Amino acid sequence: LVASMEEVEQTYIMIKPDGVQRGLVGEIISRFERKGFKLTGLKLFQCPKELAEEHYKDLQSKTFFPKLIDYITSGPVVCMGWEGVGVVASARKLIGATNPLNAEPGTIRGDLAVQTGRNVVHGSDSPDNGKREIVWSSAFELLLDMNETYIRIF
Ligand code: RTP
Repeated sequence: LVASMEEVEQTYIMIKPDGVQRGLVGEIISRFERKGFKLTGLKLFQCPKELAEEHYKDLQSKTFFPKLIDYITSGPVVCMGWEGVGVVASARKLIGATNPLNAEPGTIRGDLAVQTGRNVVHGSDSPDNGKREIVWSSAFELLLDMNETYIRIF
């Protein structure tokens, strides 16, 4: 028995602004549902600049960082929690390589995207980051409810 292989994990999946603007929300959710994972949370959300900078803080030193922040804040994103055995690595496989031109056909990016800077979806890269990103996104929602500085999309 390999118990650790069967641990239920949580991951954070975010449909980026291009995915929402292109009408791909249903298509993307459907791929995770058909695979057999469980949707545990979902919201449409206009990401404020400071939150985008926090989410991508590991990439702060990259030359594309300002462009990435502009992109992620350019329209609403769909934030989701997904649960299941092995969901973190499996979701990354379903999403495909960061550069959509290198992503295998059959993956979300391989089928639906062309540019790295418009790669339609994000998925946590580890179980720890999955938990952290879900907690962080729901904590921010509570903060939003208390602070009307930010406009909710729904
Ligand atoms: P993600 O975090 O969105 O799931 O993407 P990832 O792990 O596949 O890729 P990562 O290296 O963490 O990069 C995060 C996002 O930054 C944008 N990016 N642009 N050279 C570029 O212009 C460039 N490189 C990365 C992409 O939107 C990427 O998903």
